[in-house]
Amino acid sequence: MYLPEAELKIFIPNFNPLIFQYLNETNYQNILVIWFHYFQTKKNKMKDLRYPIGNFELRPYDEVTKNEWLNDFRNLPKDLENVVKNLNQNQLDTPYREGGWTVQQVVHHLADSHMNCYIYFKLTLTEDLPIIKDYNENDWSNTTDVLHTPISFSINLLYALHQRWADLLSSLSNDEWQKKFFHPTHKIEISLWDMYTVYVWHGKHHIAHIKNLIETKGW
Ligand code: NI
Repeated sequence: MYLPEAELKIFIPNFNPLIFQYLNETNYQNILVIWFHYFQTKKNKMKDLRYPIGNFELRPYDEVTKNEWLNDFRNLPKDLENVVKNLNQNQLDTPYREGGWTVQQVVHHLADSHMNCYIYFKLTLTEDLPIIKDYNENDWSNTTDVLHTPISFSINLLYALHQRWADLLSSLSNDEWQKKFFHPTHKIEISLWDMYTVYVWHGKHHIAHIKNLIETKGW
């Protein structure tokens, strides 16, 4: 049976192994289209250095995940320190990908970004649906402190921040996890649980940038 073009378009943008159930029903040309797309998608994903661990995925609240992530959250500063500890200043000034931030900028960005997010958590816990303040992360990543202050200061800052943040998170009740703030740029309400999901991912995401660079350069 010929698979209509409209139907092909629906499942081609997100390749799914379930596609195999269609293979017997479709003609040879469609099989070629599907395989070509599958390998292109795979190749593009491998090449997308901006998202080495993929994008974050929201998931419903559950205790086991929460505790597992709390462990990751507490370990983020140590993991970051370990990955950069043998890099010299020349290496720290190397972009993690062409046109991307340098390792130095990535490290300071983690401190900038996580400080802001910690404030979002505190506001949300102490106010009713606060409107948070967004900021331009690219501009923040080009100020003097980011370009010239040694990264050890941001790593130390992250040690202190994540200790307080993880202590705070481990004390939250189920209701508190569902408290929300309003994001003025995206114009949506975001729960603390969803923001936590994003930030657990965010730390690992940037550490993976640095790991990739070290691997690619053979440092
Ligand atoms: Ni980031």
